[in-house]
Amino acid sequence: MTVSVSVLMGSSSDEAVMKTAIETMRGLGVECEVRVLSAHRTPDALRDWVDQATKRGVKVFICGAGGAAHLAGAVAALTTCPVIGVPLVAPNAVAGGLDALLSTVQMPRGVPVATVAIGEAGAANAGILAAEILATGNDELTGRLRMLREGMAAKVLAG
Ligand code: RP5
Repeated sequence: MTVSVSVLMGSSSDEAVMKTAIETMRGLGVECEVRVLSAHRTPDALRDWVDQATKRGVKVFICGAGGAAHLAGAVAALTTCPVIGVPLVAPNAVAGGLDALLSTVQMPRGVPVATVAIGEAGAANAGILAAEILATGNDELTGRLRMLREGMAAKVLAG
């Protein structure tokens, strides 16, 4: 199966939360690749990765980072593929991750990052959003997404 989503995170310390995005996509049958790369610590390797990933056929990037969370923005600057940003709570986080949220969401006009909620719920939603982007014109994936929604509704209604 072709890998359609590249999941990037700024540090291996982000893995525990970002694995939720990966597991969510696996549950929906969406193949992804995972890599630790930092906008600040490994800028050249990040540029190479984005160039190569696009050539391999990756369609969506998910980027998780905490603190001065510039990873998603840096990736968005390098590609016209959709970029989903997951703000994370770094060990030295300000206001429970508000630092990462603002660093990720406040992109300049013309270079968007689709920013989800802080932390694990955001990581799960990033996986779902990536699947929704890929489901455009893919009835099978759309069906799996519908089933996910129906499962959630059934849980709520079962009390
Ligand atoms: C960010 O700084 C990373 O995304 C991580 O959330 C945070 C802390 O990274 P480490 O110092 O643990 O590598 O760039």
